[in-house]
Amino acid sequence: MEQPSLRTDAPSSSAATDLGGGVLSTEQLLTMYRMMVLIRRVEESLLELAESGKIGGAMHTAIGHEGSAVGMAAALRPDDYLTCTYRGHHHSLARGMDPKRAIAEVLGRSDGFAGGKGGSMHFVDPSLGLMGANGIVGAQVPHAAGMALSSKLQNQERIAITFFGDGAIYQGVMHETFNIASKWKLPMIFYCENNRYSEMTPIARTSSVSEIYLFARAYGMESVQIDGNDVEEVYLAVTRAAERARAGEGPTFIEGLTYRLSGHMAGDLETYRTSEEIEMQRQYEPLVALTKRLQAHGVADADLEAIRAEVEKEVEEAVDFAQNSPWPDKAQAYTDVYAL
Ligand SMILES: Cc1ncc(C[n+]2csc(CCOP(=O)(O)OP(=O)(O)O)c2C)c(N)n1
Ligand SMILES: [Mg+2]
Repeated sequence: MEQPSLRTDAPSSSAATDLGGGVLSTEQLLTMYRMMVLIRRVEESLLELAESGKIGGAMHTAIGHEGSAVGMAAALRPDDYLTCTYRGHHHSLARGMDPKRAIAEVLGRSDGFAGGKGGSMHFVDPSLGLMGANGIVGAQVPHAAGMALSSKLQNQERIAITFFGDGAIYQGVMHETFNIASKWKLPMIFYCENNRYSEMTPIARTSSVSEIYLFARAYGMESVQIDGNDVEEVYLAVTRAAERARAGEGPTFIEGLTYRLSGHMAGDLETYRTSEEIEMQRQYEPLVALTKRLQAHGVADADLEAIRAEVEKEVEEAVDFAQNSPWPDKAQAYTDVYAL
């Protein structure tokens, strides 16, 4: 059997664009740190709940992807549109979703933001600009183009960002969307979270092109490859892409290199990669990278510890809230259901 030549290099490859950095204040970085720790603890708690059989259906966590979500949320306006994949807890929390209602939703409880009917794969909250996660690989991408088109036609300043994985890039609908978004100069951002795997398959086994940002260039689109584990670099890339979109200069494609430290989904047996590979990637993960930056800003470890303790308490309370939330009323089974 052909041996995949798996890329295990550091997140910043030789093609990565150096966007500078050092633009965010210590206070801004601390706010980002808090959010990244919150996302991490919510997802770790969800994995524990899944292990004890309390979560029905598939659940995909984004442990190791927090940099892209938090950098994006800091760079965009609260009413900008966002669509994402089934791996979307981190984007939703970063955009301000209440962790209590997020966990309740994953547990299928009535206090979930969708009354417990959407679950982990269908995070949505239009009041946060969060227009829907999607279980169909690539499907959320043309949706975001439609939102960007509506904004353009109504002369609004709202832009759309859509997140997808490296495995989605070969879907036909992606290329149709790249083409028309570029041609019509739609105010949108394509953000590829390249974690090097599509489910259990390494990228090197499915394509001879590993530099994903190059695909967008074929459609005449501005595109960059960045270290997606560096929250400040994500912030800068999304800020610049948003400025271009709002100025009528069209879409930008961002390939953020990252790594999924958790399994593809809860219960993943992880037979397709070694523990050495995962351990090696831990030194580049977003929280480690941001901790180093905060230390360089002179922040004491005790201050970071205090943030972690505060978040720990918040997440414990959120888990209790969710577990005590009532199950949905059976009589409401068909309410808000549009298709069966
Ligand atoms: C159209 C479609 N084909 C196949 C699947 C099964 N599937 C679910 S997740 C996934 C992998 C996608 O990988 P990637 O886009 O890299 O995202 P990641 O899971 O790594 O975040 C596949 C193939 C699906 N959900 N939809
Ligand atoms: Mg992937």
